[in-house]
Amino acid sequence: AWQRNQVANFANKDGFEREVVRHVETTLARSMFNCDEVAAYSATSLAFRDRLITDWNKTQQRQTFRDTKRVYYLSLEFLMGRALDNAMLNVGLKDVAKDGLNELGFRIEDVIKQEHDAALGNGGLGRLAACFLDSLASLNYPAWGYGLRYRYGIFKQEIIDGYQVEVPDYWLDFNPWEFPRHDVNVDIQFFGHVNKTTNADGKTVSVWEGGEIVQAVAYDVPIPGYDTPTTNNLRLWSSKASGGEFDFQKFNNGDYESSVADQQRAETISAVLYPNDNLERGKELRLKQQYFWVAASLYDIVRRFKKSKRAWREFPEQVAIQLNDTHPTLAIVELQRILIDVEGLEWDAAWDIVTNTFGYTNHTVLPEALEKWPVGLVQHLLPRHLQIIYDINLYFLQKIEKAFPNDRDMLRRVSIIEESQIKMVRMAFLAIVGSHKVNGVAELHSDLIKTTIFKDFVQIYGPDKFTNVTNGITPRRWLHQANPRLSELIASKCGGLEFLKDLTLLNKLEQHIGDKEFRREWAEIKYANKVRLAKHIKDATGVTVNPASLFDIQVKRIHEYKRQQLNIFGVIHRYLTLKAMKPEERKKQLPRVSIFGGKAAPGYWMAKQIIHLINAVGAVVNKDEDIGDLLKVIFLEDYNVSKAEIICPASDISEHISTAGTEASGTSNMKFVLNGGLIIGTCDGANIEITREIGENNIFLFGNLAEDVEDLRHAHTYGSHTIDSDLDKVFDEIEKGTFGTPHDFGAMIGAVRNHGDYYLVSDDFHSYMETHQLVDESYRNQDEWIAKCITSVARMGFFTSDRCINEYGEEIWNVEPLPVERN
Ligand code: 26Q
Repeated sequence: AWQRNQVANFANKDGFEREVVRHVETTLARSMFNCDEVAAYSATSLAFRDRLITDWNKTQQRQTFRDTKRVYYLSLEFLMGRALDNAMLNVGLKDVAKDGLNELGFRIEDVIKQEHDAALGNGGLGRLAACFLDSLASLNYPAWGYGLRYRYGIFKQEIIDGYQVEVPDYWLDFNPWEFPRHDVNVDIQFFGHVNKTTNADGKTVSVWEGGEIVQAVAYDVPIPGYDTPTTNNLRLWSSKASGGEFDFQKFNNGDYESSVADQQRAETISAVLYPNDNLERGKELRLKQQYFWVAASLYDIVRRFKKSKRAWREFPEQVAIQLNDTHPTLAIVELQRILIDVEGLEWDAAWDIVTNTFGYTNHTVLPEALEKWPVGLVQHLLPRHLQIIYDINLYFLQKIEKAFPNDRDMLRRVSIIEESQIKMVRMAFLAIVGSHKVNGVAELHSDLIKTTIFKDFVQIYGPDKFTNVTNGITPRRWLHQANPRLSELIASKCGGLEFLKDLTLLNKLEQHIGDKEFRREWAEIKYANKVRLAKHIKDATGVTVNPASLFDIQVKRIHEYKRQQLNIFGVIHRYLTLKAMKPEERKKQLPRVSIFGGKAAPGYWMAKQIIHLINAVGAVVNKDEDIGDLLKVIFLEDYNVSKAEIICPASDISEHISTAGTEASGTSNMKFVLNGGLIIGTCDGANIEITREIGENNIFLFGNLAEDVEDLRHAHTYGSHTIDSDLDKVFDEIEKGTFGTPHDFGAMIGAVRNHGDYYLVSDDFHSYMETHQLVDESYRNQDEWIAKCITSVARMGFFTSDRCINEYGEEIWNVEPLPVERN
């Protein structure tokens, strides 16, 4: 294998300890006598950071020297979680650190726990970006991530009296993983107006003038690959007033207050992550964030390209830019603006370059999540960009008119400008028109976008522009780090840790399913992971749960389409059934712990009601002495990446129960199965491909299919709508006040009974309960259950994000890994 540079700061335990002591005593200016766990964390991180810097510099030098095509992943969210454990694993010196810390009087797990999560994302989309960065580096792709350096990441969730309360997440106190680059800054313009003038060649040019300037400052985060020296860069932009610390003019005029206010206004741009997941809300500050980040990133990318002195037409041979959803769509307009207004290219030549550079990934079909911006707002904030958008639309519609003569409605349907009362820019359409490839994130989802929201565009461009790249997860974090014992056991059967680089090697596990001792060890590890989670539950909620119970887990953002309400209604039904049993019969039932976790967007009232109901049910059930261990209901506060690393290894069953056709992919389904848990789910998103890979005997599917949803909704609204009788009983019980003031939950019940049951909770309830019955029966046969778990893990190779990245590399980016020289 490759050898690291000999000048690296440490290679063994003694060297590591020396570095930790040095950092404690000099960098942190503390004495080893009062070195607590926080200081040990800081010093360990600094020691590993020093190591990464060498690899990082060399990687950047190598990529520049080789002058290869680079990938730029533009995402408003990177949900990274903790960095230290990952850095130790990827560098390959975790054991050294463990022994060294031990000698200094610390347990490595306790040291790792001191780190605050980097939570610059909402959920699936942000975590996907983080997994992709890990795979890009691990596979030696020359790649950069570009994002925003929010001062406040996703809020911290507290549960008070059963309700969600949001607390700011100030995470930048001490962050050894970022490097401010005050010398890398870009002035970003907003507002102002456009002047048309004639230049020396007699050509009309547009000049964007006036308005205000905000400065973007780069902060770089090293992204180490696993078992490779490749260390890529994540560049996050932070905003500040462009005059520096103060506007000296104002300051000297004695207007101290307003000069500070200007500075604060500028800093507001990167102050906070918008906490909406799958919901678009047209706030001006959000659009400012998007342009600020996109303009700074493009300036940086173009500057790097220009150093190579190549012709502009070679741009797409050097640069691939991937748009993580429509949030960075303005990048298309900004590159066109740079090429025509600044670099003086002709429209058509510029547009060719633009469309060959961009790829767009769609993550949703939910209409309320599709981004649209009022034309007036874009005009005000980015006057030149609006003109360019109109020109893009004009040329596009002219082509459509030629290709589909006399189809006026087609023009109306596909126009980038929605001609509604308040005119809107449709960002998804702009992203499609400005990209050479559009992809969905699971097969069903990619099919759905082609037949529904983007149907006309398939007609226009042909089917080849649209493709699928099914999501994946990094097995380094989601198996090896989260579940070290299982990873070790797997390694002992699969020829070592190679499977972390080639996940298809997991298939070797199937040969060992008949091995009784192996199955026993497997079950023992699952039990130990449940004990670990039970301890966390006790510490966090005070509730004692029995680790021998079936652990049933649903953790993800709270959303009506994800149907946590279906789950909690099902739990209530189970509770009522248990209560109605005679004690002898009750004793024969399988003990179960229903675990929920997830944040609701602060403005999403219904989602907050769902959290409240879960907590209200828990408060009643958990203290019911008739029930005891037979049912516990837990809501885990503040679900985040670090908690997921404890939760995912501890499930027997996890729930992925979205209304069919609504969850684009889902990725926690993959995390749970990879950790040896089975899943109950609908035929939606990646559940379908998981079923295909692991076999339908190893998954509990239920509910209506995507193709039937439309008709069912229509029938609810226009026909008679009868509610499932068991669900009706659940509603009656809630309304009796069994779980507190019934009025609180009226809206949740009303959504099903009176408002068309848009998410098909009632339609799927019976099938859901029946399938849970099946889960209980299967779980009783532990031997068979474990065999199912092992078989599933053995067949999960497809769902590594390494496979995704290779597919993007070949099909969309046309880039290849840059092999690392061995010395
Ligand atoms: C848009 C405009 C204004 C403010 C916020 C937003 C916004 C922010 C975040 C819109 C959407 C998101 C996040 C979406 C998301 O996480 N989607 C999930 O992406 C995963 C990765 O592909 C999929 O697995 C999930 O199915 C999908 O829901």
